[in-house]
Amino acid sequence: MALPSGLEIPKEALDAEIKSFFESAPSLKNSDDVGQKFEEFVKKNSLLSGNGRARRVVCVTSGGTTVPLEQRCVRYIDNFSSGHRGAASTEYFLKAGYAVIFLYRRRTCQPYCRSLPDDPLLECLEIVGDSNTQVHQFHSQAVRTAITKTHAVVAEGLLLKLPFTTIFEYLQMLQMVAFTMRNIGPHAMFYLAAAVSDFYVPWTSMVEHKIQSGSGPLDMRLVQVPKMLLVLRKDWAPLSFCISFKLETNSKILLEKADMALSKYKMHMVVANELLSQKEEVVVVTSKEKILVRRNKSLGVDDVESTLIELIVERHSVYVESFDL
Ligand code: 9Z3
Repeated sequence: MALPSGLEIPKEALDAEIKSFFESAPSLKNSDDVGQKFEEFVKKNSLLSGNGRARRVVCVTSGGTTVPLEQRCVRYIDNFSSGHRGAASTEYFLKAGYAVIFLYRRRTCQPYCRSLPDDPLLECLEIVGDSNTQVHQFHSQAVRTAITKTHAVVAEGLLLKLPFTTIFEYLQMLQMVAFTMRNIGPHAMFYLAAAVSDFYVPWTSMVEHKIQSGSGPLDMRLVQVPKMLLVLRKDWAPLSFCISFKLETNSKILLEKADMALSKYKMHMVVANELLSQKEEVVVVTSKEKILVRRNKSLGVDDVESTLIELIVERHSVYVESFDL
């Protein structure tokens, strides 16, 4: 049922929509295994470390979700996102001492791999002699950094990477992470940079086999994906610090939409970005201020994420300390 704009969906109706989304979604492969990984990771990092403080844990979501059109999926609708924002942000969170659960869309940008070329295997490696391969001199530093840094943080138990493709996988995993992260209260953070589908075909009304062409235009009804941000904040992990992203192509409505997301979903911060300028600047919207964060080459950092994560870490600290009082 379509509601006139501005009217809230009643809580019971939203709860029912969410329940039906999860009940009808195809179940996550290896869900027991995935759940165990989340639990072990959060538990290990929440134990007091050498400085007598529990490590903070952030769940970074990255990349776009797909909406399958057929159960045996040949075609799907996709969302724009290279995963660069999530990958870069993960590096800065790790640098700031956080443990990171990196929920990413398969085959999108990975932490510490931003300087690698598009096809690392073919572009970084060269054949020497009959049976040996070696890293091309030009890429050797980038390859070394990617391998050593990734292996180090994974081995230390500071980075857990898990992939998703569809909206069904993404939301099921997000819910599992949230149920686990609720145990660490305000030390948990959600940094939701993934580009999440707004509309989908419910699994139960989706055709099983490949849609056939030849019978004229395709008529298909997509329903709205239930908004999970509010339940994440209110029910799944109520004490966690939550940051969502708002992406628009029309800069005139961007801040208004970000303000709306902040109040409607009770986010602590909304990062507003416009498609064409998102690599140059973002605006961080909180209930009290709007902070412009720009990429500043003169500071020797070539991305927006460095300053953005510094700001977020600082605000999260204030939030955590407000619970220690
Ligand atoms: C973003 O806005 C991200 O910053 C980008 C990053 C997807 C633009 P890249 O991955 O790009 O570096 O290529 N993510 C959130 C987009 C989104 O779907 N937001 C929803 C909305 O705008 C709210 S959850 O309605």
